[in-house]
Amino acid sequence: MARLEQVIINIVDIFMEYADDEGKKRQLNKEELKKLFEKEIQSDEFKGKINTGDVEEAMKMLDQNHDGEVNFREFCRCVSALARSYYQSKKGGKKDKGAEPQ
Ligand SMILES: [Ca+2]
Ligand SMILES: [Ca+2]
Repeated sequence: MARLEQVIINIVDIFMEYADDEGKKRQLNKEELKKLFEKEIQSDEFKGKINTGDVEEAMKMLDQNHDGEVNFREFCRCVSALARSYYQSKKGGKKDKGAEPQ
């Protein structure tokens, strides 16, 4: 499969896997968000960007509609913010090897 297609499928699959609510609306609550961060974000670079160590803080930042959970739209915003920050660090000219994702 083409790389971009794989990325899109991964984003959707990851969200659905962690947000899973039987029958209810699919959203990430704090516990689910914490699990997702723990398993799917490994490098310190990305962890620092969205403060994965403090789920309360991360939730405040990601929960745009203030319903206490992260929906797919809010999750996409998080992924795109991470991508932008990685892009910035990459094009910034500083050869920072530590910025490489694991
Ligand atoms: Ca859920
Ligand atoms: Ca929300």
